[in-house]
Amino acid sequence: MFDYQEIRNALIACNQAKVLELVDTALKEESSAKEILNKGLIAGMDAVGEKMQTGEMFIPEVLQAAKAMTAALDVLKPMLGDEGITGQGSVVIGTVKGDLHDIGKNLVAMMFKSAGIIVFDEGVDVSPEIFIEKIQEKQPNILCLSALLTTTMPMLKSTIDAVKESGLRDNIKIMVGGAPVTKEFANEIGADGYADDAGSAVKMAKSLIM
Ligand code: B1M
Repeated sequence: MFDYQEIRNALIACNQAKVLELVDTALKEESSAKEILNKGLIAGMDAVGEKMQTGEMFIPEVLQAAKAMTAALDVLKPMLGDEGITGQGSVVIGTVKGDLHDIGKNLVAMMFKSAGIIVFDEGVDVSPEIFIEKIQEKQPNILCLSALLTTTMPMLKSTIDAVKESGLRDNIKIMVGGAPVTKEFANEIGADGYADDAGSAVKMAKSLIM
């Protein structure tokens, strides 16, 4: 039987060529795409997330691992059908109005995709009105809001308040993050979840989707 641990380890080592070689070998040995995804790739990215939280891996490595995961997903996608990568829920994500920082938000989005979550990324400087439009259009499980400036933190609250006023709040979870944001602030403004890095963001999103 194929040893999925090898794929997991190659992802942790950020070795894209090795990940792709192992995925190819696993397919030749008649592993299913879903098993490769769940036992190899998602298990590997879970470990990368944990290592990011404990400071054993840093942002450039996490980005490389996420790229390797994306390349492997491209190989598996035609074989997965809808079931394999749509079973984990979906999010609308964006950086709030007035804020142009997107490196952290992109990293969070990449980790979500690596975890099999469907991501609708609305970019930066996103107004509450646009977020509401996207919630109506995409009907995601979670609205994910990022803010990097102390001056745009109040926009997290304004966006949550606007979602409440639109009548959509009961149908969606809201998660917030970004360097100046704290768990206390997230609670204060009525968010359902907060994470301080991309690894914990995946865990939080999964727990909110369940
Ligand atoms: Co700006 N900037 N910046 N900047 N910038 C900061 C944030 C700042 C701390 C620098 C400083 O002064 N030391 C400061 C904010 C100070 C404050 O508010 N207290 C600052 C400032 C002041 C500004 C301008 C106002 C500067 C000016 O023009 N005078 C201006 C504002 C523009 C605007 O947004 N309207 C500005 C502009 C810029 C650039 C455009 C030049 C560039 C952004 C490029 C881009 O993003 N495409 C930039 C950058 C790069 C930074 C720093 C250097 C790096 C930010 C970053 O990407 N970090 C930053 C200083 C610093 O942090 N050292 C700074 C890496 C990234 C991976 O981390 O984004 O924290 P982070 O994301 C993490 C977590 O926070 C979390 O997970 C991510 C991964 O682990 N996370 C989430 C993020 N979103 C999440 C969402 C979640 C969950 C977790 O759930 C939904």
